[in-house]
Amino acid sequence: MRLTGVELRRISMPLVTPFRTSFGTETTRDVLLVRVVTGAAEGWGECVAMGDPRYSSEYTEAAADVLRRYLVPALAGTPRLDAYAVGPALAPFQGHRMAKAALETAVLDAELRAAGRPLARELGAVRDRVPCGVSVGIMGSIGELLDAVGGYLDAGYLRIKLKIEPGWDVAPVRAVRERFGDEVLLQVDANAAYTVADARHLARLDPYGLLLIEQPLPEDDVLGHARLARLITTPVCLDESITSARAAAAAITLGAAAIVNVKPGRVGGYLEARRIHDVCAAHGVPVWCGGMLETGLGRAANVALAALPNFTLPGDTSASGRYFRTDVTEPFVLQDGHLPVPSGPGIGVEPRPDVLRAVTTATEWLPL
Ligand code: NPG
Repeated sequence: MRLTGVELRRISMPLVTPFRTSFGTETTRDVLLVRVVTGAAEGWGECVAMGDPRYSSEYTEAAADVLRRYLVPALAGTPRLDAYAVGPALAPFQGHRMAKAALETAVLDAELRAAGRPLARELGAVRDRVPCGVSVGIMGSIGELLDAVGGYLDAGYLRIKLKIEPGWDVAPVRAVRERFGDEVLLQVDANAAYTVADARHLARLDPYGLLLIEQPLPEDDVLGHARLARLITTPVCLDESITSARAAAAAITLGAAAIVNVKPGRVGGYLEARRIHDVCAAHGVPVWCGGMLETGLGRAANVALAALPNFTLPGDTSASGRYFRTDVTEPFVLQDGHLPVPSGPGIGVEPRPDVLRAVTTATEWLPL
């Protein structure tokens, strides 16, 4: 495949409701889209970096900068470019996994579209629809939280994830259990807001039968997670700490991860995400697909990944309407708690030109 050039496109999408986590509040999703153009096809990749470096060290402006300055030019010198050649070509540059993932995904999409092959089949999907959960932000009051959770359960979501932080943990979990019962699949996500000294407090979540507690401790505290896992009965799931298949293998071996959240952006792309899936499967560790408030372009690829066999827990792959009034693609709509896996070539969806134009704030063409 020969690349003609790469477009960096910035779009701004207001969220239907503000989304509060332990590290901040998102009200608008300012997304960087990568479009690669080849002789045969175009391909899309969505960069999941947020506007500020709070979830991780990456942020949108830095992703655009590293793509423009280093990553896109590195592809110019790659003979016989395909998606598998992108990782090695970008390997000399440290970090910036979200930026790398967007570029690799765009190349993979173009390659698969040109060949008429769907991403799901390419990755090894075994399902044509995936069960969906929803991530519920930190709210101003328990009443507000119960209304939100009730609305999502009525909409058909099969699993609820509550964002927690010190001061908003046991009480919201207890309230949701009391109102909606023990059958609801329920889990919590701390985004690294605790330390291992909070183990006794976190053990107070044990009686509520949670599926998992996600990333309670800082990203680099893998040993702390292993220690915490011996002090609480809720299974520990890692998100931020899992940056590669190698990191996943180490965390599992140390006893720090009973379950793994797979986010392709966090780990450098869908090819590494599949390796993590495979490593976890080999260790008997279930995985699920995380979310980063993606538009339909990123969601399509996530849903394809979530159709692999070891994705045995519902993911943060919610319907378009949970995030945006108008999505850039045809909206993903929940059907019986599931989203359909796109079956068209590549990621299987297209941006709607009028919507894309309306939300675009800047474009930049990088010829190769
Ligand atoms: O449904 O896409 C979604 C959001 C899922 O909770 C979610 N994402 O830490 O996993 C996370 C969290 C997040 C949100 C991370 C915004 C970064 C920014």
